[in-house]
Amino acid sequence: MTRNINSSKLALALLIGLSGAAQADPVADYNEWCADCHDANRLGGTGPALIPETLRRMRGPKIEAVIREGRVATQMPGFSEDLSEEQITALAEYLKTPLETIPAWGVDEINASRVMDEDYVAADAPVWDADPMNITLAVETGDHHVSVLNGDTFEVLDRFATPFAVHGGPKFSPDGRYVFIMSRDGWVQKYDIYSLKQVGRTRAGLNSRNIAMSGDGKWLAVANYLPNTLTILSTEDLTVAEVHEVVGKDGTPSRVSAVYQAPPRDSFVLALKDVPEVWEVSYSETPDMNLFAGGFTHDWRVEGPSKQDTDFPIRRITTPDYLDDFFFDQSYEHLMGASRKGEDGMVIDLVIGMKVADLDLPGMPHLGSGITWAYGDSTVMATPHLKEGVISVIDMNTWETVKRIPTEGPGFFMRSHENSKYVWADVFFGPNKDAMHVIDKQSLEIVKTLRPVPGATVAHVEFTRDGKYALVSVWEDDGAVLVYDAETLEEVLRLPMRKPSGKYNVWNKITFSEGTSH
Ligand code: DHE
Repeated sequence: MTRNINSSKLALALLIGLSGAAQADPVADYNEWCADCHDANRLGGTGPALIPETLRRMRGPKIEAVIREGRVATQMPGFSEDLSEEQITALAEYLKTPLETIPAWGVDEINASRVMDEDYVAADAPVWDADPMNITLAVETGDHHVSVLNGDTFEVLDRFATPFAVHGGPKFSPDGRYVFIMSRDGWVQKYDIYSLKQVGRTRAGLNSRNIAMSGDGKWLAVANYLPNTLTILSTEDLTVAEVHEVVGKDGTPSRVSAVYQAPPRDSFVLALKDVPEVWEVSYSETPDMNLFAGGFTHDWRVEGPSKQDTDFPIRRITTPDYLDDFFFDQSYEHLMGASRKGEDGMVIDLVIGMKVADLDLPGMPHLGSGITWAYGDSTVMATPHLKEGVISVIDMNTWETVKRIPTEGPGFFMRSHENSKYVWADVFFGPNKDAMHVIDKQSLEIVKTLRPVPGATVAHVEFTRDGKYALVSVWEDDGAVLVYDAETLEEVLRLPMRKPSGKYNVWNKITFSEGTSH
């Protein structure tokens, strides 16, 4: 990897001279305060890359404000007590200084990073005695491990090391045997649950967001911030099938905020951070060229595929606003997106490639963790909000807001299960981060607020295959996964774990249970 500290230092000396912050040494400050999370080369680790390409919309005082006060809804703390105003100003200027070179990260580099485990041998059958469909993984971010749980007994079958800073849900192969795990610095790990062995790893991007599995299990799409690409890997051996440069119709390069699988459509759908477009990338062997070539006349009309010479043709749908996260209905025809400013949202019909409704979604909804359930004659979707202590419940026929349920603070994750009458929703931020709300799916009222460990962050829920138990994370370094009886709401077991974040049940995930995020 290229290091540019020296060249940046020169540019910086000039900048510092101009800004008058002569006492500050931002390179030293960067190495002391930022490098652990953002990496010494500024290309990102747990935190995003700190280079102009990723900070381009943070002009003026905004970068300073983030350094000073931290960033809501992320792991970024504020440094006002550690750094003087001069140091903050100089550090912000340093971050706006371009790297002399950004390492190329295309097919060759990705393939060169690939390491397949030489001692890996695929077992003929599971090496454990448990229901393969009820295996549950618990990601432990405290020491970058995953625990493999028997979903009936909650025995830990294995605990394996992951790449640093896993983000987003691991994705299972359609038969539930393999799981793919991604870290923020772009590593993708393949693990064989039957053999309890890692198969291999590859670095699919330099700073990545999440991954999606194709419905046929052949391809894994990796959404990258850096470079501005979508990497498609073969799930078989993690080799690169294709790297798509992501550039909007007007030539603006864009980060990919997230990629989701749309199995009935044989496609991946991409949320783009920097251009007002939604991309659909087909992995079908016979892509529907009529759909791709639809002749609409609206501003957000469907365009034809941008590349003919590809196995993964792209359809671009221009949207009236930037949609950097979204949620699908169960049919995968409708995409519910939130505007980047977090002030409202809209529904895009993927069949006709047009906006069909507006959504009342202020307060930065976290649509990636939305869930659905049957409500009266209709289906509702519910989402927490990262900036408001409220849960929005939206009717998926009329797209009207049925209810905004006030909570004890902004939340991150929600879960339910077809066999449960309750929805579980955490409070992730603020003084009540130790609260977990349990909401009745029909009355839409909070029926109980659990506080299993006062003062600790309690977040993220996953159900067992049958929906009888709900697993809750005590999101602390000396934390635990708590097993609740999902009917009586009583705690039945406590499994000590290192800062457990998400839990993922094989059955709920591979069947796309309505109670889980996809
Ligand atoms: Fe996440 C999922 C985006 C910060 C933990 N997060 C997702 C997904 C998206 C997303 C788009 C869905 C992808 C998937 O699962 O395939 N997350 C974002 C952000 O934009 C945000 C707010 C800012 C950022 O820094 O990226 C953000 N996320 C966080 C955190 O700070 C969390 C709490 C701690 C961490 O590990 O970084 C966090 N995000 C998670 C988890 C999931 C997730 C555990 C998977 C949830 C699931 O049940 O599937």
